[in-house]
Amino acid sequence: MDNVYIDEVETFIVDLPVKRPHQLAMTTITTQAIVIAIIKDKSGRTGVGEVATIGGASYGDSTVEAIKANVDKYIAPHLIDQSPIRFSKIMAMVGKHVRGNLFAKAVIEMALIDLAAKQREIPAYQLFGGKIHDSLPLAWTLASGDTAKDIEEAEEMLHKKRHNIFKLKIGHGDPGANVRHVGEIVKAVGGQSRITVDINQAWDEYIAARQIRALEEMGVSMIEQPLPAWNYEGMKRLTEKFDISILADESTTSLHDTYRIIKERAGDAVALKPAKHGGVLETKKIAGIAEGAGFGIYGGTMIESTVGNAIAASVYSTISEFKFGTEIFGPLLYRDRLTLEEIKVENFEIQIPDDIGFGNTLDYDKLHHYKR
Ligand code: MUC
Ligand code: MG
Repeated sequence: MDNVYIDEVETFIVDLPVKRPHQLAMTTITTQAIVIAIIKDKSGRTGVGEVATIGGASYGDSTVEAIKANVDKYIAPHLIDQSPIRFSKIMAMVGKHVRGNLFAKAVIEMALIDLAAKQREIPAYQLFGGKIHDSLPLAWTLASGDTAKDIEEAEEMLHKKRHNIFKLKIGHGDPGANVRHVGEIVKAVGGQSRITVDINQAWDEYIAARQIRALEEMGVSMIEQPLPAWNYEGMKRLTEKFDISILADESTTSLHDTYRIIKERAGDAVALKPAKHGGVLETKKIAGIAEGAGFGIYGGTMIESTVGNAIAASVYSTISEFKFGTEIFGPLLYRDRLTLEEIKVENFEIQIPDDIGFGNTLDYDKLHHYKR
């Protein structure tokens, strides 16, 4: 193999517009801010990673500005002259010098793995166990902020055989109105689909206990992060109280936080997201402890564009069981893409690409058009 050693690391902040406003409890997305990392080896080959963030600092504490600054100053220098196939060793070394910064670590590890796989001309999933699934169930998030529009959207998705799992973003405004909104959607499309809700930390324990009862009676199948991320005890009490599954999302970030949630049973399912865990290797470890404890696993998203979505698809294809399917629909919400490749969905499932690396060919004109 010609020169495999790392020569250069570049990062870009990109603002990509979405097709329609996407309303969450804490923010409404009109453009998504993402970070793209490109690692080049001495022969000119490139590996590419992506992490996406939601609503500046309103969703989580990693902002694109901080991710880029911390990669450029504190992480990138450790990569120069290293061989990307030793991504495990490189990330262990980065971990010794850089605390936290899970999104920054994730985007770099993704680009390292992509480059290592491209150097060997193999799909990236071969480097972490190989593919179990050729396709995975794919949820869509109904979050237009308007009940009638959400129903219309769900009907269209069912008709096109794109999605038959719908996650409803609630938690914005009055909790009673939130639950009535869910009730109308369940009435319209609940017979042909599975409905889940994501509260994104917006309720307190008292409101949650009242509203979850109503949601459970309607036939909703999963409640995502009803309480603030810090409230492990409240999540544990809700899990004990209800039969319906309580999914921990914002509260499961690092391996250590997730271990605590699993040990204390502060939920009974976890949402995986390579960005929030600090990369592919950490995501696989978290899936392992969840599996060992009998927790349900959900293939989550930060609403990545085609780059990060293909990376999540590749990782998830190597994890044995997704009790709740996946929601790696990001590219379908964007108006445009940064790669030549598109997401492929058939018969309600995302198809896992078998191309070299993570299967992303960057469109540099688009990258330069959308970069900040
Ligand atoms: C979240 O909290 O799950 C995932 C899908 C979606 O619509 O929002 C994200 C974030
Ligand atoms: Mg969530």
